[in-house]
Amino acid sequence: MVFAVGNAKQAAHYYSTAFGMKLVAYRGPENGSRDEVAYVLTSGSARFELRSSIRPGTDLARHVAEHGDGVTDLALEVPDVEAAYQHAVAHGARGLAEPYTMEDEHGKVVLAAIATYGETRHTLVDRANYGGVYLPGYLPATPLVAPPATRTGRLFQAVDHCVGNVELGKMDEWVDFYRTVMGFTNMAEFVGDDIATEYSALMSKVVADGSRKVKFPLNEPAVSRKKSQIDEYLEFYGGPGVQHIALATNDILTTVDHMRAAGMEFLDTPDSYYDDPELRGRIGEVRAPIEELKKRKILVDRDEDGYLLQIFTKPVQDRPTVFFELIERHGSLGFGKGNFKALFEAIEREQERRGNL
Ligand code: TYF
Ligand code: FE
Repeated sequence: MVFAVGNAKQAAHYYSTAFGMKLVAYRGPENGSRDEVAYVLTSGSARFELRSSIRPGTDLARHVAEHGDGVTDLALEVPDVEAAYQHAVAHGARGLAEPYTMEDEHGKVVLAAIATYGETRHTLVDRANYGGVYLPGYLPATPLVAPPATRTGRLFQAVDHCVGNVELGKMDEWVDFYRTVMGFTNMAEFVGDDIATEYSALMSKVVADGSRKVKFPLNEPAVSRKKSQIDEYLEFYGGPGVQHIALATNDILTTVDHMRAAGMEFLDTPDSYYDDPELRGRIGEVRAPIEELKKRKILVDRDEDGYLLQIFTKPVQDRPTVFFELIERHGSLGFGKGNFKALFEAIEREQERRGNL
């Protein structure tokens, strides 16, 4: 995925230190990119490209001025870019880039792009015939910082899901978009009217591809007594966009410890959450003592397929917009429905501190 940021050099440092990611590629004036720099960092199969404008007057500079730091592109690997693009535009997608090929000595990559909510896009990419580190036009790069001696593995290995915030009344349109344009289907988990009016001030539905590897929850604000966290996002981002990215880890306790040590801030969970006998009964045995989860404010949820552990960061820029989730799944395919109440209360405490509730 691509992030547009104000200062990619510093962001690359942040994602290296706080997220344990490895710089693998770079593009900038040194190799012919006159207006923009880009740093590509990876952790397992997750790839973040951080882009900044190095001149005034570029579209990227305008994007950052308007939205602040944010996600511009959720790229999807497809087996046949031409077919995927033709299907998408035939079913109502707005095409942003017709299929094209990029080549260098490492092979070729086929790309195309379609628009989704707000100014966000989906690049469709086929890299099956490419052996380079990222894409043609990028130079290989080496990690910016050495991992601390106490850390052995990576902090996360994949992107689990990406969540979009859209305007009031638009959620179902975007659900339909993913169904007809992308061939996605609805997943069971959603936040309906009932939960919306009671405590969430948002509605949510989840669409996923056939393999359920690509999962896109979509949120819209709901009318309630308080200002919706989705309205806060839309106001500060200046429209629809990516709200959070969930990162899959197989050791959330260690990951949280490292990220906290590096200065990452997470949402707070009150002790009462862990002391609630209803929760204790419902979750049963999980792989770590509840005291260890409580110490770290990690949430736990169980459904018919298994359980999951999850935690949410505070927004990662000054605007109350994009944040991250860490998720460790043990069978559960859900999104932590049992935690929605505790989570939305924690988000509202932050909204209140910002004066936006
Ligand atoms: O992705 C999800 O659905 C969960 C829960 O504003 C969630 O992570 C839903 C809406 C929201 C924050 C988190
Ligand atoms: Fe999530």
